[in-house]
Amino acid sequence: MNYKLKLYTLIIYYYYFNSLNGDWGLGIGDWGLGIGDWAQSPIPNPQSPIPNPQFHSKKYQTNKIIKLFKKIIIKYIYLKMTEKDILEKEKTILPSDEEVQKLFSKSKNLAIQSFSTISDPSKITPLTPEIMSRQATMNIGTIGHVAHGKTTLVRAISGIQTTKHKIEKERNITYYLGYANAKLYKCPKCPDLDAYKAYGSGMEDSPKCETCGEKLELLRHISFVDCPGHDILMATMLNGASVMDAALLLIAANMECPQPQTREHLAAVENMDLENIIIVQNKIDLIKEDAAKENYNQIKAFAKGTKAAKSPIIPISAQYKYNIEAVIYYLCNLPIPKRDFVSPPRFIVIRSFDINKPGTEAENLQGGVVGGTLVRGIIRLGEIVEIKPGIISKNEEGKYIVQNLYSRIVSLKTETNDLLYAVPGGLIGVGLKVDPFLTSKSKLNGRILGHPGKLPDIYASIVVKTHLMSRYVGTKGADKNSSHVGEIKFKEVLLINVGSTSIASEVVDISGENRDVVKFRLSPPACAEIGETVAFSRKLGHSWRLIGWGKVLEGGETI
Ligand SMILES: Nc1nc2c(ncn2[C@@H]2O[C@H](COP(=O)(O)OP(=O)(O)OP(=O)(O)O)[C@@H](O)[C@H]2O)c(=O)[nH]1
Ligand SMILES: [Mg+2]
Ligand SMILES: [Zn+2]
Repeated sequence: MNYKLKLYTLIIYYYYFNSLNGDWGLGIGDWGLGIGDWAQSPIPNPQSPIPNPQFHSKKYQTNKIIKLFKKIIIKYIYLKMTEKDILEKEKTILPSDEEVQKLFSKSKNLAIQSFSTISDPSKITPLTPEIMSRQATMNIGTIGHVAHGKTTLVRAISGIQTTKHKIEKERNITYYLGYANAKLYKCPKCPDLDAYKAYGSGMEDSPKCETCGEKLELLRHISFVDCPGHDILMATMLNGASVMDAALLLIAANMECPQPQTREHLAAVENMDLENIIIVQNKIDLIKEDAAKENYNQIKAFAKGTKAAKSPIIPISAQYKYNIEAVIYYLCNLPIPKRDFVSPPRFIVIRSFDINKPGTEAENLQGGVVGGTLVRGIIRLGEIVEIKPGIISKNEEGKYIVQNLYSRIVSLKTETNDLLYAVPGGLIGVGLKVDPFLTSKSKLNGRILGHPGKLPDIYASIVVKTHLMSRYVGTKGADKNSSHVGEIKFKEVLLINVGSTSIASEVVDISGENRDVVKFRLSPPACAEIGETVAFSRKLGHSWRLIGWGKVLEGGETI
């Protein structure tokens, strides 16, 4: 860029990205979610039930023009800027003591966080009280066949209904990954399982026992990753599996075991090297004792030879909250995940949205928000972060080009709890000083966020050492010969789950002695780490079925 153009670009950039509370950012018309519930809510609802009252109004038309204008600015100015230009302007500014005090003044019953606690990251654990007071530090997946009671169990423990979309409510089916936090406590006085209690994420750390009045001890702060069980949503389940520390496998006692997604979900978490699986035999209110025993034997036979062979099998009724204390007990006794708090942070973006309600006045507008989870490291309020790959587009020759995004973290939240810093575990909402246009409508889903220059490369292709399952475990006829998976074929398109994103990928090369080293072209390109486990699925009819998994050996072309 020549000098004049560069100067001009910087001036426009300066006004554009400083205008979030000024005139430029006004009234972006996306149907974002209300502040307060954003961290818990699934991906923004494109079919919001709220009618758009301003559709024909002047303001709406103005917004449309502003949106177009922003697209032009992003395409012709932001995408042309270099990383150096942007980083010269953006600097990490950690909050002052006064700002920290103000941040925590709203939630006095929770621990006050301070940067000094994390100054030596090798000293912190998922049980550090100051951390566990505000954020979940373990992710528990709920997996299993459709309608076996995953969402009902999450609600029974956390009090949160994870299905929030209109389509989910209408059809009584989970479509999107749902998140809900729960604090798990033990009463020192109440006997046996009665001692185990669960409350929401905002509950104080030592509440009084409702039964005996004794002070409860906070044992764990967990986040449920509530997966869909429907067979067409397997890719979504796999995205959730990549962040689980342990899983609850729900099996409905009133049905023969195993059902197709009971098998497929268990295979998926086994492939992701998940060791801790708790089996929950649900809906026991619907059957007699003999039938429950017979079902128990079926579960035992099914679990034999899998990583769940030694798992406890807990009979419950999620609907009637029967024996939920036993589930809490087992959750409290899971091993503490080994975390890497020291390495540079790696945050997987699962959702991205505009939290401003339509028609928000200009002075009240907030920047963009991404929701996701940290797989390692720590992010701090006020820090500059990079999002990679940021904006993906194609050039005139049809080749992918990428402009990574850089921004300052202006807020950190999980459910309703404010945070000064975030560590691995739970769904974290990161408020950024970027225009909400950039984060609206899930635009950044599947991206990685971390410190500038410290994130993995973006690859247009990856080479994977593959392991195929012999059969399709997720279909009804899985016992028949016709359900053999067979080989991966040259030029076939498989769905690869890398981190929390699913990418339809063409097989462009097959090599290796056992023809198990496969090169996939990723479209669009994505960040991948060498050694990372990926799962892949093949399309059968209208849906993707899990066929195997593998480790990334090397990246192909970088972008
Ligand atoms: N009788 C009885 N019904 C239950 C129980 N648990 C769940 N249900 C019912 O089973 C249906 C499915 O429950 P969900 O919790 O939505 O099942 P799910 O596994 O989350 O379903 P997907 O996420 O769509 O796979 C609902 O109508 C629940 O009310 C239970 O313990 N007893
Ligand atoms: Mg559900
Ligand atoms: Zn008690």
